[in-house]
Amino acid sequence: MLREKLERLRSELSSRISAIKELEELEKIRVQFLGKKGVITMLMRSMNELPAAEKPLLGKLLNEVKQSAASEIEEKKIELQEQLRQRQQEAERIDVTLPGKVFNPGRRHPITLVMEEIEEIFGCMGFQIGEGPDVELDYYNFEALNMPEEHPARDMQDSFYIDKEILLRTHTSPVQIRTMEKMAPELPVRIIAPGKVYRRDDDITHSPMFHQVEGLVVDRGISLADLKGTLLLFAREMFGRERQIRLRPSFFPFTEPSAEVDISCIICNGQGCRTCGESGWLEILGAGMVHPRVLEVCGYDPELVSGFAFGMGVERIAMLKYGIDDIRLFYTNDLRMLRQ
Ligand code: 2NM
Repeated sequence: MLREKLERLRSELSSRISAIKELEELEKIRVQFLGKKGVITMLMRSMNELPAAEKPLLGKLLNEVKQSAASEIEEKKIELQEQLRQRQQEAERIDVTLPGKVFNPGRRHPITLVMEEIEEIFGCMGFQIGEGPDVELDYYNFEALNMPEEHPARDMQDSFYIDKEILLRTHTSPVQIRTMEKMAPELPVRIIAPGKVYRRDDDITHSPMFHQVEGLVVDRGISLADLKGTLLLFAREMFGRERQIRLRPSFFPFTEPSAEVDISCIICNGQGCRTCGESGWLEILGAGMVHPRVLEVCGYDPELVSGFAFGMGVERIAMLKYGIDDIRLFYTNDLRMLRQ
């Protein structure tokens, strides 16, 4: 009777254990059969009540049932733990064959690069960098620069006015005026003013916003020779050791005398080609000796000091340097162009 019961118990237990899929379930079964109040434990306790003749045999059998249950549970436990470990590893596995994340670093804009290169060259010659507002007073943009009311640049057609007295600066000269005004009568003044400027122009060589670098030196005894020497050095640093420069007479209200400055063509080296219109020369900047009236309104005595100034368009320099023929390529943000 009891013997049959034990055999049934053994096979029932065995099939239940093998059907288990979760560790928690297995633990429940273990407690149910082998725990302190488990079925097998209770049976062992009740052995005492059996007749002495049956004790050894049934005791042995019960022990076997207990042993086999314990080892089956232990085996199942190891099997389920291994399954769990494999499932976790599968979930965390790094697939080394997946394509990597694309790292896409930015870079400086060609205009910024050229502007920094110009700053570096003049920096080596002892120039400081000056800055000022893009939205400027009419006084600093025109009046102090010896540009009277009737000057054509002051026309609404040519400049962006915010108000009657306030406009977007049309050049960076107001920075020079503000610097001299602050420094006077201290000497020397030796600054460059890089930055954005705004004019009502828009075609393949003109943009309503573009960049300029202007330079200014004021000291006792500054002459046109200082201007020429400085600009020759700049041309050679920027465009190559073999460059020559040429000054042609010109006019600016804020300089006297004034000049357009050409460099020998960077394509044909002065022989004449399409880029330089067969002349051998490329115009790269405007310059001159600071007008005495400009020095005076800024607080310097034109009898004691003199100065030279120059200004260049950064886009024009960048177009020549990189062989770009349309200024709008700088502003349309086509990465194929910017990457080059
Ligand atoms: C140019 C050409 C010639 C210039 C003059 C001044 C100032 F403030 F000193 F009067 N700043 N920049 C100047 C002179 C700018 O650009 C084509």
